[in-house]
Formats: sequence, C-alpha cells, structure tokens
Amino acid sequence: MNSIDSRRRRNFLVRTLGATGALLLAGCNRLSQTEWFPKVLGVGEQASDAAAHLVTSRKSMAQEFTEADRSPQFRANGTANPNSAEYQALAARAFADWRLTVGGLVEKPASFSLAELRALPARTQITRHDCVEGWSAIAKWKGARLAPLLDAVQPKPQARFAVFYCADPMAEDGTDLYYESIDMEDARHPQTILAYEINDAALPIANGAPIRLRVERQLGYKHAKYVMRIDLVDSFAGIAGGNGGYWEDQGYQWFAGI
Ligand SMILES: Nc1nc2c(c(=O)[nH]1)N[C@H]1C(S)=C(S)[C@@H](COP(=O)(O)O)O[C@H]1N2
Ligand SMILES: [Mo]
Repeated sequence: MNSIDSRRRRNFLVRTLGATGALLLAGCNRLSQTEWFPKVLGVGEQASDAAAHLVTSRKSMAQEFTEADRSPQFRANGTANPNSAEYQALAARAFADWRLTVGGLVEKPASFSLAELRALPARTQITRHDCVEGWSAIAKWKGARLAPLLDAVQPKPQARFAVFYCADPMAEDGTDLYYESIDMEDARHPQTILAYEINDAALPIANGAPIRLRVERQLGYKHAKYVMRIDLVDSFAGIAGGNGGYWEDQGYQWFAGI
C-alpha cells in the first residue's frame, strides 16, 4: 500500500468512525499501516462490503513478505486432526486416494488427485495470516491457483460463490462439517490458492493436509483446511445454517477482508 492510499483510507475511516474512531485510529496508526487493522475493523465495526470497496480495491494484492520475515513457527488453530474415519483412512495412505471434487454450477464437474493439483499452475507467496482470536503469523505458501482450476470446470454464469467443504466434523457426533465460502472475485484473485506446501514442506495435517485454501485478503477463519469438495452456488440457501460458513453460522461476518 503506498502512502497516498494509506492516507486516503485513514481519512475515510476517520470520517466513517467519527471522533471516537479517530482517537482510536490515532492510537493505532502503526497497526493501520500493516493492513491487519483494516481487516479486523471489517469484523468489529460491521463495515459493509461497499465501505470495504471504497477503502481498498478488491482487486488489490495482499501484502507479501520476504523469507526473513517468516515467523519461526506457524501454529495450528481450530481442528488439528479431523475426527473422521474417512479422513483418517485417507491420511493413513498419505492421501494417495484423496480426490478434490468440484461441482455445482459448472459445465464440466471434475475431480482432481493431489498429483493433478500439483501439475496445475502454481503460485508461491509469503503472507501474513491474521486470526480473530488475536494472533498473526507469516509463512510461505505454495499451491494451485484457483482461477485456472475454475477455468477447467467452466463456471455457469449464475455461479456467484465457491463453497469449500472440509473433512473435519465440528460436532462430537461427527456431524456439522467445517465449511467456508468466498465470492467469484476472491476465487479468481491471483493470490487465491489451494495450498499443498507451507515453508517448502508438504502441508502437515495440523495445517490442513492435503490442501487448504489461502485467500490472502481475508481473516483466518476463511482459510478452509482439509478441503474435500468445492461447489459453485448462487446462494447459501439450504447449506448448513445458510450464512456461508461454519463461523458465519455462529455470527461471524461473511466478508472478513479488505
Ligand atoms: N477445516 C477447518 N478449517 C479451518 C479451521 C478449522 O477448524 N477447520 N479453523 C480456521 C481458523 S479460525 C484459522 S485461524 C485457520 C488456522 O489455520 P492453521 O491451523 O493452519 O493455523 O484455519 C481456519 N480454517
Ligand atoms: Mo482463526
């Protein structure tokens, strides 16, 4: 972000938030320059999509870092090992039998093995992950770009969202699978990847093996781990709680980005 953009955004935030917000911003000036603050603000202050568009173009790139900026460790959060017989069987064979299914509002439903995903156009990026629980970490991710994968299945014109269904049940009885969704703009963004490597090594189970979504301009809970299936849809009606994600069904905001 250049300094003019930064100032413009700050002025916009000051106008939007009023005096109290301005005071808050004065104290958080350093934070606001790191991109992290506006992302969290979107959640805390219920910023609308429209406001978010004004603050930063949705086409902009998330900040990327250097090797030296990487955090010594990248912790695991939420599920660290899915409690499901199906997933455990796949993991036992190093995901040789795993396939990612892609369907819904597409002309050519398809499925991909891990080897096939690794053969798709890839991107490597060093980015910061920001969790609403109050921690951030910088890591290097490599994965298949989602845009070329979508081109392969040919989304129908009605497709508005990509829904990511995960392997991990959130309820003790094995139901209530974690899921997430993003719009087609984020789905086609150059930094949106299905990551199979972290810090030059195969993605471990704790961080979402065999693949996890990286959608870099959004908060941590949007980055679905253990992705099994992607469906393109035109609405969230009839999908779990109907709000587009596991945490969204508990009240978190669907748009958790810049
Ligand atoms: N399937 C699945 N994806 C998930 C979660 C989860 O519990 N299950 N937790 C989310 C949250 S809140 C965060 S912050 C990140 C954590 O990713 P990490 O475990 O690689 O640190 O994954 C997100 N994706
Ligand atoms: Mo999180």
